[in-house]
Amino acid sequence: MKKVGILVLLCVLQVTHSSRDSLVKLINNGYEDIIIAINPKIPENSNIIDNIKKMVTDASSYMLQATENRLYIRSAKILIPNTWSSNSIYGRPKTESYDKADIIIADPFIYGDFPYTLQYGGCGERGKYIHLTPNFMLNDKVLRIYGPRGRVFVHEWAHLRWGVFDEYNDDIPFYISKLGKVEATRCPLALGGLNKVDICGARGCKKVDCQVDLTTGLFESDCAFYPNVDREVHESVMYGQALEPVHAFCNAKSHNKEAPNQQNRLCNQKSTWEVIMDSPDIKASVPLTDTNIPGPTFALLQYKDRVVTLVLDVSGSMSQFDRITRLYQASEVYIMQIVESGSSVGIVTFSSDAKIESELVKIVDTFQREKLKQLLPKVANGGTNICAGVRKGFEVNKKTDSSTYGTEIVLLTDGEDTAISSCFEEVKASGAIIHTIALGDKADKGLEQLADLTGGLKLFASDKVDANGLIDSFSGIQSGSGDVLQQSIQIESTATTIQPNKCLAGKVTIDSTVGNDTFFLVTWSYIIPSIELKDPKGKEYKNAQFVSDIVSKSSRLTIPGTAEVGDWEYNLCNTQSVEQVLGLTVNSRAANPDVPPIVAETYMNADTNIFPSPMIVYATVTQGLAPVLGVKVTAFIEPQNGKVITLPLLDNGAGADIIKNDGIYTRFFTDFNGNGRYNLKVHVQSQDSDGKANIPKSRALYLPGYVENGTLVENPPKPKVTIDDLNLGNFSRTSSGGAFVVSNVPSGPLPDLFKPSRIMDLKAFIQDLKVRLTWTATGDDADKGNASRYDLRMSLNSEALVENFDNGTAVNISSLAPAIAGSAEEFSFTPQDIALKNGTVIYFGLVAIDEAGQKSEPSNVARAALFIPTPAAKPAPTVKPGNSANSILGSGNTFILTLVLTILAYHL
Ligand SMILES: [Ca+2]
Ligand SMILES: [Ca+2]
Repeated sequence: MKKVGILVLLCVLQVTHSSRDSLVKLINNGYEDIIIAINPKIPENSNIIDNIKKMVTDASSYMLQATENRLYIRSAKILIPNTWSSNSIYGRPKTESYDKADIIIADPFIYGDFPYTLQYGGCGERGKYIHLTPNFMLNDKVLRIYGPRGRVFVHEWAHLRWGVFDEYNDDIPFYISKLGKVEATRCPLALGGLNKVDICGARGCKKVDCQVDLTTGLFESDCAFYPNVDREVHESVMYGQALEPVHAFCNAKSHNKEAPNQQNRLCNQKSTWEVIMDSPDIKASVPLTDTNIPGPTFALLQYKDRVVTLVLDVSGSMSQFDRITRLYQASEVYIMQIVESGSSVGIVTFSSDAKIESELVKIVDTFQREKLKQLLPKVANGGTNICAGVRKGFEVNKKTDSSTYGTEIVLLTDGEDTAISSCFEEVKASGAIIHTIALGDKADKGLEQLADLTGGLKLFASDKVDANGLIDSFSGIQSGSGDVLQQSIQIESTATTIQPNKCLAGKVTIDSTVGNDTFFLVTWSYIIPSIELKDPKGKEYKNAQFVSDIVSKSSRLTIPGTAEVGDWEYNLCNTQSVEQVLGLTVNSRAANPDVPPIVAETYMNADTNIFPSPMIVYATVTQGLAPVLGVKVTAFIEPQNGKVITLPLLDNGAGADIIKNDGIYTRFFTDFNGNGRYNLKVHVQSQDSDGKANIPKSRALYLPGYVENGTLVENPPKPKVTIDDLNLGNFSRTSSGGAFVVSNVPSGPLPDLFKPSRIMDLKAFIQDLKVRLTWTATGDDADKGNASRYDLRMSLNSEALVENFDNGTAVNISSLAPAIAGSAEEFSFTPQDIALKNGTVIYFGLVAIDEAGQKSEPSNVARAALFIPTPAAKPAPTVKPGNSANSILGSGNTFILTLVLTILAYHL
């Protein structure tokens, strides 16, 4: 019985996919429909299109070679923004959109043209997108640095699609090998080269051999590795794709397990090729015997202006729980504030039958918004016929150019309709995107399928009004065109039950990246509260300045021009003798066309889940694709019973968070408290100017140069990063992550089913012949609570430890009680059975065990090498630009006299 259960689980997991998933298909060894989207901010340049085609064509044959004749690219779609001139050869996108693109061509916000892939899952997991810059696509000079575009594409595709990681490490460029040699962090080790540093004088600079720094045993800083262009070394796509002879991935034989890189840390020292061979793509593809593949075909698709019709349920059940009022309130917000100017908007209502309330109206100013608002439904009765509503929506959307391609429907319903599947075929053929909003706990289970079939968003709002779910759902339905400057950005969304004569008070921070088209919306459930709002300069707004609407039970204030930057204080008081729910929603748009707004986004690892697998919550905070660090991120997860679960998300490189400081904030979610739909929402707060923008991680290697036939060829220098002025100041954001569905949760009290999550950041150091270990504590249930104890193992053989954790020698760590998940842990001991001598390398692994005796997966293998300097054998470091020879020699002598032993440490 148990086996059957597991089998069912596996099958379900394979068919599960999220609306944010790529639309790429793999058919008979060929990838089809790769989406490459050009950002609307990029000036029109047809060379970008030509170079995309050439890049993908080159990538296809290189990919075939690198995957040993298994995979290539059959077709791609290039999404052209509507800011570019139209062309009769451009088709119209259907469900393809910028926010579902596999490859984004966009300006870098901070600096540089380095290509990178946004990866957020673990080893073997797919990434989100590849980012290439217009300069990378157009300027052939950058190709010397990163390699030909087709090769870079395959390097990034391996991150995106097969979940492998980089084999270089900018932070730890060199390490000391088991043989006591200093090596560049790379794969394979067989790829030789020269280690050189610039020595500069009055007559310019020249390159000399790097010297070992006596304090670290490693090369002096600024030393760079220049790999050989070696005709015999082919296996280095995740390190040296720029080198001409490279056309394969490091495999089990050539893999460098010692290199301190992300691949070894996150993939348990497995080679990139072994991980790729385990991917579903490779498993589905037998090697081709005929490798004469056709070149990829391209479809050029250009966006049209947005067309969206609200399809709203007005059946009898909508009169319960105040649903019709909340529908009116939320769709009014959507029409008045959220939908972008230039969009065409229609309204359809449905119960047993459907009715057009408004044909498409193009939004130019408030006049059209007001007109549409008057047509929103206020009464509910009759049955539920979802397909009738959808068909009517198509009819409206077709009116502009007799096609529904690329048009959108926002479908809101609370009802069950067993006939929902009767229009699935029409929906598929329509080429329209359907976003679904499920209201209450009875909405039809087929609703999510409508969204899945069309790549739409899946949203859910419970009947609990103080979660603001419905307004947040509508706020999350943005245009998928990639034009963030046009989008309405939610700054705040809060609602609470307020007792008689009590107030809802707080502050909302408007930051300098937003401020245009700002509105404050106060909602109430019975009677308008007393409203006070003060801007950062002390200007006050009260009930008289707000426009109130008794039907939607909301009061709105629109700030003309650009709202003042700073804290806006509000005080909403319930002056009635009964309790009521008061809410505040604040939205704004970008203030400056040249400064991208800070944007938060949140999503789950899957949109369906079977208990007891833990889920993962992600939130990304970015400014123009650059990650934003150091902010407080809180997830609010609301199940159907309305009992909201609060979860702080962390960017600490522990637990579910694979990479520290990459602007992706993560946490495991295990607090399931019922079956059915859950809604995800996240709140982001930067206080005391903690928020900072940063450079994305996981980027292609900057190659400083290479050695060909014994001659060192230098590439242009790496641009310097200036990160002085990236403080973002105070800001806040809220974002809706949509709905996910959980099943199989038993009722009643549950046994402990969750083991501690894997420790991923174990580091080891040897200091004064003592070993010191550091890591981030895991929890009892994934990354929540405290584990009960640790099991620490060490070995002189890393492979033995990776193969079987129990092979390691147990170290007594019982004196250390595990701290709460997320805390910094430290443990020191003197190894008993290992004689420490110069060059000794010891490997460590750690397992956490919970109260129920459940063990975590073994940690990353940490590695510590003991380095004892031998002063006589090594000269002092090379003279660097700006340093005088005397001072270097002076400090060098001091070190030789005083240093007995030095420590070298890093983790794999
Ligand atoms: Ca992270
Ligand atoms: Ca547990």
